[in-house]
Amino acid sequence: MHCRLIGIPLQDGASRLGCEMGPSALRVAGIRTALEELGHDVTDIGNVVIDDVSDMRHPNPALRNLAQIVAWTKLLTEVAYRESGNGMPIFMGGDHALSAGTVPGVARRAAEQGRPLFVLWLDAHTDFHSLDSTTSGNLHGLPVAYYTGRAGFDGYFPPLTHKVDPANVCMIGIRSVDTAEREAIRQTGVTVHDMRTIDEHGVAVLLRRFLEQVEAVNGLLHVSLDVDFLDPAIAPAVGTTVPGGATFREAHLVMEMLHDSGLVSSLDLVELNPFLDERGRTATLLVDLTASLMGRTVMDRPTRSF
Ligand code: NNH
Ligand code: MN
Ligand code: MN
Ligand code: MN
Repeated sequence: MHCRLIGIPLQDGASRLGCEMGPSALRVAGIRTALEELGHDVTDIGNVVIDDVSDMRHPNPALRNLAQIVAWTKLLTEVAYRESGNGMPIFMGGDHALSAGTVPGVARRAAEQGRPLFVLWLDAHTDFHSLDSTTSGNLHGLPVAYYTGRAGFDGYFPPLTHKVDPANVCMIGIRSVDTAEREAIRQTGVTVHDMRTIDEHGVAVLLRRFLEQVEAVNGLLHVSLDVDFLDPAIAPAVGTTVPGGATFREAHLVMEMLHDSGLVSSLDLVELNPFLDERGRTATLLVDLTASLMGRTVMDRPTRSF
């Protein structure tokens, strides 16, 4: 496979500074070599950055860096559309606000290929706020609401040409949902597997069900991996840790099954804050998880696991 590494030094959507260093940490942790060792050919296009922005006003006084995130969204929609035509894009964040651009960009590409886009959202959070409902004002808490076409973004964010059907979004790892998000997401068709559901059924059962859905309609699958999907004990380098996250093996199993499915066409690696890391262990874990997604196995397997 041809992998396209795209650095996105975006931190304006998060409450704490540091995600800007995420792409560098992933490079230092050896993401390129890990992919090459699996036989992939890799192009690192470097980092993309926005130009200066002018002010933007909104009635919600809590919003932080709205004009910046709008500019990133426009830029990344274009970059994601372009790069998804050149191979498999791996978007190295950067905070999760970047998915407001990457997902609509790859959705446009999927639509042109006549294939529905699905999104697997691996996160502690649902990121389903609107510009009006967020009280933290951190715009990394909004991307899913935007790319599924929730109302309230008009006049601020770029008009969506290719929204993702909420029924095609599956969330796994959820354990922190704000009140305003809970109501809104219940009214959509988004599948939300919280940590309790994982405890009760096991992550493999839930993921297999989703992958069968994608395969049944010849869909493309975008995977968005927020570091806080993982338990903070194994992945401390994130500004919004929530206890009770995915274990090391649960996370690898998800990636291994995704590889076996052959359905993944793009990937976000987001919310890595190297300033909060311990000797690079979170960055290294993200690289190892990416390697599992791209075909690294302990032993060859006679049959696929999904
Ligand atoms: N829901 C919270 C907010 O909107 C937390 C969002 N933080 C994240 N999302 N890390 O993945 O502020
Ligand atoms: Mn997130
Ligand atoms: Mn999160
Ligand atoms: Mn679903």
